[in-house]
Amino acid sequence: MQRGLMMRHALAIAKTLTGSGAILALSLAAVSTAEALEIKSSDVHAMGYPTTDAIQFMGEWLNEQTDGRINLTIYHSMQLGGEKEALEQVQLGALEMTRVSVGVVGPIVDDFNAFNLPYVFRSIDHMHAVVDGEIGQELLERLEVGELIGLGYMDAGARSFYNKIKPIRTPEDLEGLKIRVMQNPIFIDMMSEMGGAGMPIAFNELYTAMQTGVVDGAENNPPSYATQKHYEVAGYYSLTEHLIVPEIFVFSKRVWDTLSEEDQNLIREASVLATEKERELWNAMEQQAMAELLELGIEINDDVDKDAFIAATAPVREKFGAQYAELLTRIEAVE
Ligand code: BDP
Repeated sequence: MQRGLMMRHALAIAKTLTGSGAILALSLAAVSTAEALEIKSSDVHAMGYPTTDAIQFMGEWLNEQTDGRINLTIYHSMQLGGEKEALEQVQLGALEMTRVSVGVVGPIVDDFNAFNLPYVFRSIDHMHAVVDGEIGQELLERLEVGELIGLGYMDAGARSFYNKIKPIRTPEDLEGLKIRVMQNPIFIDMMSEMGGAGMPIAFNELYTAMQTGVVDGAENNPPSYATQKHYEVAGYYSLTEHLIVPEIFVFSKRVWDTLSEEDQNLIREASVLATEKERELWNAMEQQAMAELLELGIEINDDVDKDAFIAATAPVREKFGAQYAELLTRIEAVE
């Protein structure tokens, strides 16, 4: 073959190849929008809890909208371990989704620690206004640096202390007590400032840790205290309400980036519904848990000197405050 002829021939082959390549890519895209999607989502709570039930609702909605093409399975009750591990799995793309407390997200995206400071929110309504507004959205977007797609927030009420020794009324009552905290150094600091000793222990190991005396108590909202039956081993519940830490549910960025825009939009839409659903379920569950605890005769005291707790934790807010100064000012300004 002459050189000129050879070149033309090569060019013709290349054109055909690119052409079919493009057709192939197009048909793949067409197939992928219709591709089945299996979402595995984890939670430390059992089914019947507001977070698990809201995610189940989300899954059912997605399934219906796509005629069964998207399917969501919940790995509940710590089947896949604690929240720290779950987040790691989601970051790696081994797990598509998880619902965790914002308490364990601070170590991934530092700014979330602004939500983890004691008495940073004035009330549940204040927290709602913050997470539903600009700040909440900004922080969700920031999760991408941690390989996560923030889908939304959920409610978890306020956290209060419980222990096996005595009712807590003032920070002095915490003196010498070992209290389990979520796995985030900020909570250990918080406990020291309040007079106790904070010990990070995974939620799934907490019952035994209290039973065997590794810790004297912990802190959580009424539904967690009740459903985990922690009252069996720590019978004093004191309504200090020192933390209002929302829950969060996230998707794996690695997996997200492989999804069609259509599926991403569907998941976003379903997430809004899941948030709404959880809030509704949360309110009912909180009341139900309190009623159950009272019926069981658990000693619940609300004669707590909250001002003393707010004052005692001021150094924690100051210490971390400098780091999140701008964010904290904005949070405070939210009505
Ligand atoms: C509960 C949260 C859960 C946390 C748990 C904890 O719903 O996400 O894992 O507290 O204290 O209130 O670890």
